[in-house]
Order: sequence, then structure tokens, then C-alpha cells
Amino acid sequence: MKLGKRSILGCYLSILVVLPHSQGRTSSPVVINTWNFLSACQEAWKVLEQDGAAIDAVEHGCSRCESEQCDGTVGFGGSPDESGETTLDSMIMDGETFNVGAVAALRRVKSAISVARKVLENTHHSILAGSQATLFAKQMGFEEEWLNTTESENKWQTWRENNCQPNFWTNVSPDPSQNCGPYESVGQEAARVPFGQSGNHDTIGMIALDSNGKMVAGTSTNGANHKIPGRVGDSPIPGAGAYVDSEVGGAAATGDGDVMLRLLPSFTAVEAMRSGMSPQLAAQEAIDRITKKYPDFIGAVVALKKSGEFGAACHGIAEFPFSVANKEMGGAKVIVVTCQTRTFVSRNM
Ligand code: SD4
Repeated sequence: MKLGKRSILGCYLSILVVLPHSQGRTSSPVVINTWNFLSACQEAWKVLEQDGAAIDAVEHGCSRCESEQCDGTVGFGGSPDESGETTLDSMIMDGETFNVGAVAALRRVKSAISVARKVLENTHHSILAGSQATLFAKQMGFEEEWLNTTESENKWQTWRENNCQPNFWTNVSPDPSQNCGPYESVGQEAARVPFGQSGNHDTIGMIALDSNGKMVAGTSTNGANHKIPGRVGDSPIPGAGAYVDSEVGGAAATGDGDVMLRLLPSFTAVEAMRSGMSPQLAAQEAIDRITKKYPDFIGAVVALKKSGEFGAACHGIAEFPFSVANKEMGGAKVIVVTCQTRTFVSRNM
């Protein structure tokens, strides 16, 4: 049968209409992650440069950081909580389906991002927490083991000897700025401990764009040093620690998670890109929303548009290094941005 030009065009158009939006797309792969975690970026890039899937890139990249204990703030043996235990927060989000898998305050399992992926792929839930997340992980075949190391136990011991300073308590007695607990609630106002004072930094947040145009975002962290047991940070919360929409782009955040999960910087950055902003301006917009309410905020956002364009913004530190890999750069590189300090003047309109 011979098809006329019109019918060929009609056929082509209907194929375009029925295909799910990622299929048939080709993109030049890119991966971006927070901080100078170059080996994580290289690991993810190995997957992407061989036309592998974004979800594998993010899992492999973040897993690399977990096993290398990137900066002591990802993976086992870091950020002991008030009881001395290391627990993990992690998330993975699929930008095609908006499916999310996450674990919060995961205990006694090292591979947090892989457990998060099991939550995504083997359940209809989005987040599992604490000891029950451990039970789920065991059922999925993960090994149960303590995440403490001699180093994390020494760190905890030093903190105890230093009257449990700093800590995350407020409006309690005895005065938490000078004493360990147990505490009881009282109604007085107390100043918030700046997040950076306790060396709380360096979550890995990663966004990958694969050659099929699919985008995935992920995070992994051991959270905040000396957190109150049970504390969940921003990293496993969609829109806070990371967010991604394959039709637009993705973003990931690092910094004071107790503040960030109130203002959803990753969601803000993606929505800003949707409205046409560049990734750099979108990341800055997300930071600005936070600093308007919390001028002492310490943290950063990385953003990647589906076009492959990327950017980052930060606050409360002098500069912020992040890692990127794409074909033009011939692999993974660290890029450093200078953090902008902005002053917001409130006006009565
Ligand atoms: C948290 N956002 O648990 C994490 C910590 C972090 O860079 O990113 N530090 O609050």
C-alpha cells in the first residue's frame, strides 16, 4: 500500500500523540549533585554515558557516597543522634511518574538509597520510617547491621562531655544551651542554634537526565549531628530534599533541613523553571524564599533543566561546590558558585 504525504504525516502525528511523553525523546545526558562529591558524580555518569537509565544513575551515584561515607555526613558512621546512633534519610523520585520512594530515620541498614528504591518499586507507599523501615529493608533482602563506628561513638562521647552542645532543644528546662537532658517543657523563648555551628552539612542530592529524556532525583544523608532521636530532615521529603518533573527539570537541596522542609526549596526551584527561569535563577529564587523567613539559613540548591542547562545557589557560606557531568565536559567536574547575600526590606504595600 502506498501512503500519500498527508497520511504519512497523519500517522507520524498520531504516533507522537499516543507515545508517553518521554518515549521517542532523545537528550544529551547530564548528572548534577550537591557538593564536591566527584566520585558519586562519576559513578552516575558511568551509567548515563552508556545510555543507562536515570534511576540507575542516581541509585549508583548516591550508593557510592553512602559506601565512601562522603564527608562523614552521608552513609553509616556519621551524625550520631543524641543516643549515639546513626540513622539515615534518603529518597528517590521518578520525574516521569512522580512516584517517590523514601526512608526516614532508617536504622541499622547501610544502603538507604537502595531501600528507598525498593519503597518506590515494590510498594504503593512513598515514605517508610524508623524501625519499621528496617523491617521492610530486611524483607527486601538487606542486611541489618549497626551503623555506628568508633569514630561516631567518639564524636558522641565528646558531645556528651561538652554538656551536649550544641543541640536542637528549645523552651525546655534545664537550659539546653548549658545542660544535657532529660528536659521538660517550659514556655520561655530561646534562640535557635545556627545549623552550621555543629558541622551539619553535606547531604548528597542528585538529579540525572538520561538519553531517553527521563529525569530522576535522589538524596542520601545521615542528617543532622546530635539530632533528637526520631528527627526526620528534608532529604526524604519530596519537594524539600529533591523534586523532579521530566517535562521541566529537577532540583535538590542541602543544608538546614528543619527549615527547608517548611519551605520546599526543590519544589520551588522546579516550579520557577517551569515558569521560564534559568536553573541558576530558579535555585536563587528557592534560596531567597527561605532567607526571607530565616535570614541565618545555611544551605544550597542545585537545579537541572530538561534542556541540560544547570545552575546552583547558596546562602550562609562563602561558596558552594557542586559536581556535574555531561558529554561537553568530557566527564565529571566540580564547579564552585559564590553565595549571594541578599537583604530583604519589608515594605507595606
Ligand atoms: C538534614 N539537609 O538532614 C540535611 C543535612 C544537610 O547539608 O543537607 N546538610 O537536615
